[in-house]
Amino acid sequence: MKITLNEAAEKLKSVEKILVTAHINPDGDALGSTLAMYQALKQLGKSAQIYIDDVMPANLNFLPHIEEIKRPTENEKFDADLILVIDTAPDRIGKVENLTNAPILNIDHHITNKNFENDIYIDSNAAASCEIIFEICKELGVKITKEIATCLYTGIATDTGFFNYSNTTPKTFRIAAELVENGVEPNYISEQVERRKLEDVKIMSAALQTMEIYFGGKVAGLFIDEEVSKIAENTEGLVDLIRVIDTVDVAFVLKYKDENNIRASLRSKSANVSEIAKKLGGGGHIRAAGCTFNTNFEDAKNILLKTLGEYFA
Ligand SMILES: [Mn+2]
Repeated sequence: MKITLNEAAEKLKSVEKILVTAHINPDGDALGSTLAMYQALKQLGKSAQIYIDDVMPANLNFLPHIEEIKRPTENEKFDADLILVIDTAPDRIGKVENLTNAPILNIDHHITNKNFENDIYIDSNAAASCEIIFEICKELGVKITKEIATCLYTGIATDTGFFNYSNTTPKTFRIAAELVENGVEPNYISEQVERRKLEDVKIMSAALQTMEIYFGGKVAGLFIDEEVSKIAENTEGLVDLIRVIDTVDVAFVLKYKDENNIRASLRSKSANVSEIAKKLGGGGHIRAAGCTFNTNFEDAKNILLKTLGEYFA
């Protein structure tokens, strides 16, 4: 059931032990929003623990308290009054869903989130879940410390491509300004987030070699197949390298994650890639979306291109 921001805040006030989680393959917004909420709950005297069923991306290990995030082990249980699922519907939290049967509170900004079985606060105009968490902190009377502000700013900066994407609103800047007033150093955060290992830059060069152009230049894709994926640990930001091509509307990266687990990330300048991703069982935002194929790499490539072809051919 959809609830208001105030009702979500009241729910959090009414419980003592909260399990906080976000989606697998966590990004700056997933980690920034869970870490900010975690600190906010502790400030309110609550007991809280973050669980995320994945490894942490190396370029985000500067986030305050990231080392306190746990990954669930097989058959592990966690006693909680509430699971707070942020930045995704509860179907992308991996093994975290087995930790407890506690009721779910869902907070998200993805327009494709159709989880109405649980209490959900959704604001699809928010550029990042971190914008919503900022507002909940205000509602809860939480003091925005420098550490909380750093987490929130990182989520907003990463989900907006450092205030470049079309989801950036006047409100985004107002919240960011207040976070800077609370101690955030934007240059430090951009240096940390954009930091790459030499290996990763070599991967960028290898990944760019796989580029293919389709539909008269309107679509560009990179193909991180099983072979390339062995060296390509971090594919963050690859899609932005080809999105800049002047003729390109849709840029995508197709990545081998596992056998029959092929992930596509799509970005666009004007096409609604959320619609395209939805056709393929995925979701996301109008200009940034993704989907997973439970097929081999070649089939995933063919299905994706066929679907893109319906828009561009
Ligand atoms: Mn997000």
